[in-house]
Amino acid sequence: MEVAVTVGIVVAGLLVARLHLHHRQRASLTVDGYQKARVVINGRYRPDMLRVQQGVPVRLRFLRREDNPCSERVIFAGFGIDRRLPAFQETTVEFVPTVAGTFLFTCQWGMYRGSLVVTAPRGGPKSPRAIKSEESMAEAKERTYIKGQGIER
Ligand SMILES: [Cu+2]
Repeated sequence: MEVAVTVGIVVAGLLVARLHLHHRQRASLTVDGYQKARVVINGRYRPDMLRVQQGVPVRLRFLRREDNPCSERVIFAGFGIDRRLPAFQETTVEFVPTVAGTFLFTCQWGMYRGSLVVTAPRGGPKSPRAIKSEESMAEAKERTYIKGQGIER
């Protein structure tokens, strides 16, 4: 009985942890100098956290695997991008992340959310235009923690 309860609690804990798990991805560099990543849209963005480097062109392919009107547009407010994503198609969005920081990308009503983490070159300034999000707060904490140990990344 006690074992069953303990197992139940552990399983419940894992399920909660899973709900809060963000899918992160570092964009990979193409031979023609783009940072590329693919985001699948089906009830959410996956991955919902993309890491890119400042100043290097980004090519994001959004594959919208649904026709829910909610996800019809993707908006990168920090970079002035607002694009329509036809249902069940892949749409490529390209831009240069000129500013470092954490920026939200969302659907037109802000229900689907992802973070674009733009990393500055070493020692580069942080942008005040960056939109704060849970991720950016967590990142800031992590950065502070790492700096406290004297480790630069
Ligand atoms: Cu929406």
